[in-house]
Amino acid sequence: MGGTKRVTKSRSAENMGRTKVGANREDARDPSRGAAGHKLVEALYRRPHDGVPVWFMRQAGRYLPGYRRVRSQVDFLTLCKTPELAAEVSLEPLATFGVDAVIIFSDILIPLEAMGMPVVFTERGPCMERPLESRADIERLRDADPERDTGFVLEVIREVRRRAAGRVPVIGFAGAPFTLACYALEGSPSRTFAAALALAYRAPAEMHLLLERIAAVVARYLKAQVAAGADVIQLFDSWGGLLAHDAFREFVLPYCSRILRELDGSGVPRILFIKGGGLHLDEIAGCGAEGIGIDYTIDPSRARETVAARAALQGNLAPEALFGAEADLRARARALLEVFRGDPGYVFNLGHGILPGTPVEREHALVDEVRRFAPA
Ligand code: 1CP
Repeated sequence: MGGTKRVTKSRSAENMGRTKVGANREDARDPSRGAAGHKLVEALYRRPHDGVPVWFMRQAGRYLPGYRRVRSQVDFLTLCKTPELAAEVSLEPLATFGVDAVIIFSDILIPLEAMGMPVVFTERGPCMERPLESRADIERLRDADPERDTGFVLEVIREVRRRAAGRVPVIGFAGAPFTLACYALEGSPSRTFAAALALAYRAPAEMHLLLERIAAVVARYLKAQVAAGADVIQLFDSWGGLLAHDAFREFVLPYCSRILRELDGSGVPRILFIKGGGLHLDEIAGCGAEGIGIDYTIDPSRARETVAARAALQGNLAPEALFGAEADLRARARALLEVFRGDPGYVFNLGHGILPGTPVEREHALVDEVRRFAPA
């Protein structure tokens, strides 16, 4: 990767002052080790470390009072495009719960906008102003340049990294091609994404063209995030699991794999989260990610058996469990932690994004339970 040298240099300077967990000073100063020593990074590489890392998908969202305060003053896209504000909301979960990673505040649909598909964020969720309707629409998409078209995301990473000051790693992310294609074709939030599924059968070559165009943009976008300082990246395929088993192999896996492989040698661990991917874990484990996010539908011990030592696992408490009684929530967390006792390759997380309306005190309890189980 072209920019690797420069990135490594600036990282080594920043690494000097970083607080490391379970790593000796030499490791902490070795630029080739990137964010080594942080629990999340160690777990993703399946290296021994103290404690169990914990963070939550969508941890910087509507259930947090600070986020709601900021959102009452600016609309969603303005928030994404104002690095000061985006950094502030990204860091709220670190300040509030002491999680082990900060995921930058942004949205998976930002690169679609950069490709020439304006997005409007409504109460119901994101809507495209002009959903794709023809091959010509797909051909007209722009090959977005990360710096020129999404420089504000890179700025958010730099700002979050500056403010996190090495306390925890910074997670960059992108949506996977099939999930982004779902929004681009459907136009508005859907539970079925019938338009996307239909295109896969009606005009598979068009679907492949669209996925290729998106994959090229997403790969460049993630490389730029790493160059800007992301310590970990996660690829979200929220709707990949909607496809039939054979279509999943044709339209989901190869594109996730291509993007992840393009990040080979970038020096940061990669997490692949495919919602509904439980039945395909064996193949997902071959996609090139250090970590696999598992959703709440799969029994975690079965996931561990299937993936074995090929990748770390991240997940998978049901997000709705946070609405239950605190004692029940703690018991569920302990049961999940027991499954992975002694396993260096485990990251505690939910099986999907945290839900709006989640009681903040339940998230406190959850982090506390993880810490009690595995003190750092
Ligand atoms: O911690 C964080 O909140 C980090 C930022 C983040 C991330 C990682 C946001 C902010 N969105 C995402 C990813 C994302 N966005 C996904 C993948 C994860 C998942 O499967 O949940 C998806 C599918 C989206 C698309 C999207 N954006 C939706 C879902 C719509 C649907 O089809 O169900 C919604 C509601 C949004 C808007 C959005 N993005 C993020 C927030 C906090 C919000 C709510 C906006 C608001 O009203 O303030």
